Amino acid sequence: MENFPVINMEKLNGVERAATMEIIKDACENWGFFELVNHGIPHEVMDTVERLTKGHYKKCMEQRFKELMASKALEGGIQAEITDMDWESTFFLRHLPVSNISEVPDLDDQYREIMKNFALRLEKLAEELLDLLCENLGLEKGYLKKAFYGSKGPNFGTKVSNYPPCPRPELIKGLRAHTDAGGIILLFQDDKVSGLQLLKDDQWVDVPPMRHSIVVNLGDQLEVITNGKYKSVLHRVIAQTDGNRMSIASFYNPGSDAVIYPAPALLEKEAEERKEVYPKFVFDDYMKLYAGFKFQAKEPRFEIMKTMEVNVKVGPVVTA
Ligand SMILES: O=C(O)CCC(=O)C(=O)O
Ligand SMILES: [Fe+2]
Repeated sequence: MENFPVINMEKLNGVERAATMEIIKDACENWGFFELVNHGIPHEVMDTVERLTKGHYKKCMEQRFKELMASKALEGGIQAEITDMDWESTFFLRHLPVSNISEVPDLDDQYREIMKNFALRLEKLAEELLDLLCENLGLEKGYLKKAFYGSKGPNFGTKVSNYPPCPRPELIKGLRAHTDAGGIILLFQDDKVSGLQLLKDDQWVDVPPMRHSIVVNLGDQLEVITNGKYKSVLHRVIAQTDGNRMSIASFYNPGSDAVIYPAPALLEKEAEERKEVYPKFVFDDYMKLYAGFKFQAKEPRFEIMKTMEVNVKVGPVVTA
């Protein structure tokens, strides 16, 4: 098995730019995942985010999680695998189109401020990455950002998770296998406790923890826009018997009313002739479907969107 792709973003500014773009291209085509180092987000910001997230978990979430799991999951010494829940403790922050950080309960001011700061940096990084993808795909700069824009700009939010130590990891997943519905996902994961795996060539591969790195993966919408040149990849989190794993996943997704469809420049004639064309739909309609089918295969989701396609009548994305 080849090594997990790691991109040193500093190399995009020097003589190794072409080789680095090539690693990104290969990662997008063959992994659906890659890991960024030297991405420009200050390590001190990441350290503060980590410290406050872990403190917040201890103070506000841990007891709740223990009570919930004691009552639900493992009471009475469960023997069979649990397939309808995950061994994770989470909360969500929305940044765009409108932030809800000031309304989320139990966060102190310093935590709110650093999460706002971190999100702003991640938003810029996501947009930078989308342009790198455009370059590799031969799409004009800004194409993907515009494709995601809709009428109010992208949806951008953060899922803050902790995966506490689990006494029976063989019976319950930290998070069951799924592909992400949206656009591009930026993950700040614990550098000590592992657990995230992706499916590659029918084998589960660990996403290696690496201090101060950002893990990137591609969601279903990029698979649609690239007409399958890039694919969203199944991933899951394995619960661990020791250690608490922190993960902060930020989802840069299309706006709710953005119309998503394969970029005309990427539609190969042969694929069109064989009718191997991904559907066109309003992103929010996809999300409604995903809500009920997150842990099932994505292909039926695309098929259902095709049957709804007749109702979508919109012109091409203008990128001038
Ligand atoms: O916690 C992780 O490492 C992954 C989370 C994830 O895949 C998700 O929330 O969609
Ligand atoms: Fe995911």
